[in-house]
Formats: sequence, C-alpha cells, structure tokens
Amino acid sequence: MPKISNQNLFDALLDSWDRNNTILVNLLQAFSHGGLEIRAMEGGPSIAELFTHMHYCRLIFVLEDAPECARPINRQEWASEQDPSVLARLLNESAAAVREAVKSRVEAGQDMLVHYDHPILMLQHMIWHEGYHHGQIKLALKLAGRPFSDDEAGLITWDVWMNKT
Ligand code: NI
Repeated sequence: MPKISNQNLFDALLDSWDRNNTILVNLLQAFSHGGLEIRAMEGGPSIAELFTHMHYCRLIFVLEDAPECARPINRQEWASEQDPSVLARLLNESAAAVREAVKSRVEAGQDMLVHYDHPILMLQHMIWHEGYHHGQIKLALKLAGRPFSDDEAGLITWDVWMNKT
C-alpha cells in the first residue's frame, strides 16, 4: 500500500485545519507581555479584536451551515478580550466546532445549509481568512515598532506546516 492514499486525504485535510489553529494560538505567545491593544491604524481593529473576529466568524458559519454543531456565540463580533489565555481557549473551542461541522457533514454526505459547494470549502475559507488576518496582525506589530522576528515566527508558524513529525 502506498503511504499517500485517498483514504487518508480527509484526515490530512482535517489535520491542515488543526495546524492552522495551532499557528493562530501560537501567535498569541507574542502577546504574553501585552500588545493586544495595538492597531495598524486609528479607527481600525485592535489585534485583540482581530482575534475575536476570527473566532466569531468560525462560529457564525458553523451556526448557519451546520447548526447541529453550533456553540454559544458572544454577539460582540469585535470584542476586545485582552487575556491571551482566554483568546486561546475561545479559538480552540471554535476550531473544534468547525472541525466537527466539516467532518460530520462530509461523513454524512450532506451539503452545508447556506454556503459552499462542498463542506471542505469551509475549511479552506477559514484558513484563507485567518492567514489574511495573521498577516495584518504581524504588520500591526511592525508598525508599532514591535516586529515579530522571522526566527521567532518561523518556529511557531511556518514550521507547523512544513516539518515532518
Ligand atoms: Ni475578517
């Protein structure tokens, strides 16, 4: 049996989602001594608000597309939570909800209710959305004179994608 097979394709896709969340939660390490209040520009969202926005989007799409997997949602999309450990807990919870929504819909052979031509596109949408905001967070840090060095970022972000385990 070849090691790469269609059978483990779905596991690999779910694993990519888990890694995406690991990277996002790892990014919170940069804020263990503050900085979540930083904004790239006046009037724009703070870094804390970007994190809660990502969490909120995950839960809203799960609610709309796979309500059987929905979790309680704080209606404040751009809440300004300043405790990295609280943000990490929220992100882990919403990542589990997205995972469950996609896994259960694929396994049941059911479409999402409102969006997406295939349930897997929810994962791709969220990964793309969060990569976009990840870049914004790093830019905001740079603009605030607190750049996140490539050495630090490599270990907790790119290596999570690339290193063989
Ligand atoms: Ni967004």
